[in-house]
Amino acid sequence: MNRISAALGHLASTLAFFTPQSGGSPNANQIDSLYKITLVIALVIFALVEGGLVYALVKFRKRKRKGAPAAQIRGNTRLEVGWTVAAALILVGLAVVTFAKLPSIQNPSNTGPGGDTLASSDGGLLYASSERKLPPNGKSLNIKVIGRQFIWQYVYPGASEPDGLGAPYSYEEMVVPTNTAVTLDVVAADVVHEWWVPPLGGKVQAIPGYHNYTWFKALKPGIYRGQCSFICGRGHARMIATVKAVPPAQFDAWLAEQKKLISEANQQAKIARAKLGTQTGAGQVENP
Ligand SMILES: [Cu+2]
Repeated sequence: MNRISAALGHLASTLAFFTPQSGGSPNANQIDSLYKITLVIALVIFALVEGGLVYALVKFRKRKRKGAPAAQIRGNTRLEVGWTVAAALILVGLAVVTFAKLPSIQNPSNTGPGGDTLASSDGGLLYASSERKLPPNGKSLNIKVIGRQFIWQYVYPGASEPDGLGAPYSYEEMVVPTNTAVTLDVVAADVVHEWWVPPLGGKVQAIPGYHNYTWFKALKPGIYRGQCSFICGRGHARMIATVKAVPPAQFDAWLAEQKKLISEANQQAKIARAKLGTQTGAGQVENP
C-alpha cells in the first residue's frame, strides 16, 4: 500500500512538471487536475498507438531470409469503426469531466476558517450577476485590478469619501489575507492587458470599457508570481504581478496603514492646493 501511494506521489510530481502551477488556490488546483486527467488519458493513448506501431513494424516486417513478401493488408472496418467510436467516447468523457469541474473553477468558495472576516465593504453595492460570481454566503474581499501601461494597480475596499476616493491602493504587489475569498474586478485604463498569476487561477483579460471578474483563495501565506500575459506595448515584459498572502491580522494592519498614509498624503495635497489657490501670477507660483 505504501509502495502504491509512493508510486502515485511520484507520478503526480512528474505530471506536475507538465501541468499548470497549482497549490495556491482551489480554482487553480481544479484547473491543474483537469490538465492531469487529460494528460494521463493522452499518455495511455500515446502508449497504445506507439506500441501498436512498433508491434506492427516488427511483426509484419519483410524478413530477408524467407524471401516471401510481407503481407499486404488494406483496411479493417471493425478496427476503423472501433478507434473512431473510442476517440469520440474519450472526447465525450473529457467534456463531462470538464463541465463537472467548471463550477468549482468559476464559482468562488466561502472564506475558510481563520480567514479574514471583512465582509464586502463596498457599501453593499457588490452584487452577484451571471458574470460576477460571489461565494455562497455573498461575502468576499473585493479588489479592483486596473491594468495600465505598464503596471498593475489594486484598489482595496475602504474608500474614505462617498465618491469612492481615498480607497487604499497598491501597485504591482497585491496584498491579501490567507484563506479568504478574494474577488477581483479586472479593468483596463488604456489598452488590453491580461491578469494571470498561475498558482492562483486562470487568465482574465483586462479590457478598456469592460469589467471582467475572477476570484481566488490563497491557501498558504507566501508570494505568488504572475505577469501581464497579453502583449500590451513596449513595457509589457516588465508588467509583473505579485500577490502576497499574509495572515488576516497582518493584512488588516497593512490595510489600515495604507489608509492612513493615503489620507495623510491627501491632507497634504489639500494644503498644497489651497496654497496654490492663494498665489497669483505665474512668476509667484512656487512648488508647494
Ligand atoms: Cu500589459
